[in-house]
Amino acid sequence: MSPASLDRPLTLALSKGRIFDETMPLLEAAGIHVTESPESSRKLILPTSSSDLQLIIVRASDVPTYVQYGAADFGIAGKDVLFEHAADHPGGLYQPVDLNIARCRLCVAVRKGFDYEAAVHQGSRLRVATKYVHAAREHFARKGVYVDLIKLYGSMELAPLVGLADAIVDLVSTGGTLKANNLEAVEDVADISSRLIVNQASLKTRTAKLQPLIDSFARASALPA
Ligand code: PRT
Ligand code: MG
Repeated sequence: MSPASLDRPLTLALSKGRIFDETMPLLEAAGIHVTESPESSRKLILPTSSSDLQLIIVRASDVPTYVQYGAADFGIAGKDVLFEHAADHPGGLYQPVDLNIARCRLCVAVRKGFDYEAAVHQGSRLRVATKYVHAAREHFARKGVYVDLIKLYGSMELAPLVGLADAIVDLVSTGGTLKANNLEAVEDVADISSRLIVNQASLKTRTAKLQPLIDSFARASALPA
């Protein structure tokens, strides 16, 4: 690798919204400030107060891809996203720190009044709509329940209301969205938080710049919120 490429700033991949917002205090703890917000700026590459670090703003589910291919040295992604990514791209991503941010639960939810236990025990084939097909497949296989999985890309909550599915597997944080749509969570699949992920080659070749930031993230995320 040429000295010039070692000199370029580190690139951290983030998604806008809750992950960006909850990452800002972790960067502040490392003494790094970000003056532009991805909500108001249309820039996809954001500078920081450190000439050693720039941010790129990508879709949450694209963060692992940018890091795996080395287009970003490191990134922050939810375990939900990482689990689905790993199923298609085994190995490759180093995950040194659970940042304890963007916490929620991956749940099975159904229409209020739908007898989920009975449906499961009768051995009937359940139709389940989800964005998280790998996590859902593994969950129902563990339970020994037959399911037909229907892949959706968003608004899972609609599926049981219009007869597309009996159940959904989706993220729940306050429960407000389920409630507003007359749905209820009937089973937990996993606790979700976001992890720092690091490109393996960057970790080897750019240790001097990366390791202090990884250590700072680890310290800041261990502090009580
Ligand atoms: O929105 P987009 O399609 O671009 O991508 P995304 O939904 O993957 O990104 P984003 O920014 O919404 O979420 C990024 C990460 O935040 C996810 O990968 C999770 O790890 C984490 N996270 C934490 C959540 C939630 N909490 C959450 N509540 N992601 C999504 N939600 C959604 C959920 O899917 C449901 O529709 O919020 C709704 C429920 O919220 P409550 O509060 O009503 O229960
Ligand atoms: Mg979203």
